[in-house]
Amino acid sequence: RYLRIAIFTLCMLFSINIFAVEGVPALIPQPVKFQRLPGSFKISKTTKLIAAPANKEIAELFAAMIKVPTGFTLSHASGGVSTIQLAMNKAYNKQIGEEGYTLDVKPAKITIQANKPAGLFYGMQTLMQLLPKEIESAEIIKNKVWSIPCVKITDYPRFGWRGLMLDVSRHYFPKEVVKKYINQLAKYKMNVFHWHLTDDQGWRIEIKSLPQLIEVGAWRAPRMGLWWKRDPQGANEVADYGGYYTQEDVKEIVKYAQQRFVTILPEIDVPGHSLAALAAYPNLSCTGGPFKVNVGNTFYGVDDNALCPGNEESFVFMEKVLGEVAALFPGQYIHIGGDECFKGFWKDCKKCKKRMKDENLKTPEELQSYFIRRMENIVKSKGKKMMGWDEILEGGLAPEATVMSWRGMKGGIEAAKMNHHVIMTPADNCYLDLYQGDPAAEPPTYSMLTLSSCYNFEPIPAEIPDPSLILGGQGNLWTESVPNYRHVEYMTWPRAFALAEVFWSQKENKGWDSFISRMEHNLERYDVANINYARSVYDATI
Ligand code: TNX
Repeated sequence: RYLRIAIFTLCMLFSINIFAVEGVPALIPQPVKFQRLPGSFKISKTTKLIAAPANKEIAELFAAMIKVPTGFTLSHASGGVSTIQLAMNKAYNKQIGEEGYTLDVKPAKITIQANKPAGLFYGMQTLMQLLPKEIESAEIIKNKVWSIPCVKITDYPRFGWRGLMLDVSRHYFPKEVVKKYINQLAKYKMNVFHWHLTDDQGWRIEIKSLPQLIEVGAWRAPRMGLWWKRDPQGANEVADYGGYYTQEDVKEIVKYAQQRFVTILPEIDVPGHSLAALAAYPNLSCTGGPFKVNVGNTFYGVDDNALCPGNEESFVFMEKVLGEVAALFPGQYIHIGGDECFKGFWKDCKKCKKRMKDENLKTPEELQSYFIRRMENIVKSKGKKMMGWDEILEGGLAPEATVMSWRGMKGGIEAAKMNHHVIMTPADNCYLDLYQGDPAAEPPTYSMLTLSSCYNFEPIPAEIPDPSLILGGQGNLWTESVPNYRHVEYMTWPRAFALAEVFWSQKENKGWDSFISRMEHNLERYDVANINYARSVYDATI
């Protein structure tokens, strides 16, 4: 009996030793298959990093991240006692597909293998998360043992579209922080950055053939503090507010995103949400203007003026805009908005009436549908596919449109039933601009999106005949009430951790308690990295 007790105690000590010393890795998103093995790998200044020339960029990204806090310059020479190797599979491994990877951490050797470079990149991100949190430090940390627990991981995503949207119109965020945002979403294996570039409150992308768009459309008059007055940065402004991205900036950001396997989805929001464009080119409206870029003194909503679908010049304008946008962004899709368009002016507009008669259109919705179909033709002529918010279903869906379903899932379901591709981003699960904690204590916004509503999001509704039509999902950060980048981070994290796991992890591998504990570890990493986040998610009813 004593022997049994002694063996039991030894076993306990041994297991405590394995798990307590190095901790159970807190990966987000949860990988498909994960096995913890005894022992650990230690990164030191003699560790070698080996990658084929084709994967040099990924290796360099890893080496650069490691170098900051460790001070180590990993050498590329082969041999040595501790090696990290990035290797492409010789034969295609069907199980892990285009973005999956296997990661083997043994005491003297780490191997990441994948079919495609994207998989190596995600394996590398997992490896980063296995390192101690101090790896996120922007300063050198001396005398730290940089150990990685031995593991065997097989991992691949559930969805191919794992998006995060940032609205840079309501508030403008400089190029450097846009990059920071992209870097951060890629760390959690998201692969689409939806860039909401235009709205009533500002046009943010340079279009060379239409110079007024940034000269006029990117700037608005000072705002007098109203609903955001609890925010010290939201006090009365003293100067015009605005900003834009030059085409050189855009190219730089696109390249930065590509290096992180992130595709950028540019959005040009028409025919509604286009007051900034109309301030620059008032002839494109039904009423003629003049207009001023919306100052945003009211909380949210859409301006009543929209691009005139009766006016042929609106299409000439969009041909120019979409032509330049298509040339700048390598992704397959362009998002043309289509949401919340007020159609009241269309009823009395002579050109609109003529258009309706000529095209035999019965309702304003059909007129909008006519407009969107012409957008699709332009987008296609530039070699791209068109995406739009679910309002593009009204009056008849353009033949090949992909629908982004935001007013719940029903638009997405309807589109999928018509055999169209869908991105699910219902406000009730994915709108990061909403309250996440006790509204009385939070910076002002409206409505509520708890962490658990993000985590419990299921992008594939039961009634969809072909689930493969649901490409994936997306979190959206609208910024009417988000005046600076610290606040962007606050609204995004930790809720985007939950969404990242919804989009990447297998349904059966999800678990709320496990997620919360892994989230806590990742928030500690954010403390080290000086990235802002909301602890107030715990104050909400979850
Ligand atoms: C609706 S979602 C909008 C945005 C607002 C958002 C606020 C969508 C396509 N349109 O213009 O910013 O609500 O939550």
